[in-house]
Amino acid sequence: MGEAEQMQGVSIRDPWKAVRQALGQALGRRGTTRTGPDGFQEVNVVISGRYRPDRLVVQQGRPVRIIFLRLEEDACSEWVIFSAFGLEMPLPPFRKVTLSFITDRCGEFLFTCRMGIYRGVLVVVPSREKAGVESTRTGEEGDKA
Ligand SMILES: [Cu+2]
Repeated sequence: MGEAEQMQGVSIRDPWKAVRQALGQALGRRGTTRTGPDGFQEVNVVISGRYRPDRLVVQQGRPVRIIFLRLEEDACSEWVIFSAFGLEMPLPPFRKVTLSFITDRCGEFLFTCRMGIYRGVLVVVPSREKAGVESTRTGEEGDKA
C-alpha cells in the first residue's frame, strides 16, 4: 500500500498541473459570460496562478453568478475576498464554488486573495452598457502559450 500512497502523493499532481495549465490558458484568455434562463449573468473564473479572466464586467441591478473553479492548491487561492462588499469565500481546491449577488453600485471593485497577490476587478456598469470579461495582462504570468 505504501507504493500506492506514494503514487497518490507524487503522481496525481502532475496530471493536474498539465490539465489546469491548459484549462487556465484556454479559459483565461477567452472567458465566458452569458445570461442564463433564470436571468443571471453568469461568469466562470478559473484560478490557476491568478484569476482567469481577472476582469469581469457585469450590469448593475441584474443578478450575477460567478463560478470559481480553483485548479490548484496554492495558499493564494484558499479564499477570495470582495472587500467592498464585505465578502470572503473559502475555495476548496478542484471544486466549483458559486457566488451569487446583485448590486446597484456601479464602479470597479477589487477581488483578491488574502494577501492581495491574486487580484481581479469586478466592473459594474449601468444596465445599458455591455457585460463581458477581459483578461488583463500584467506581463508577469510567464504562462503565455
Ligand atoms: Cu495570496
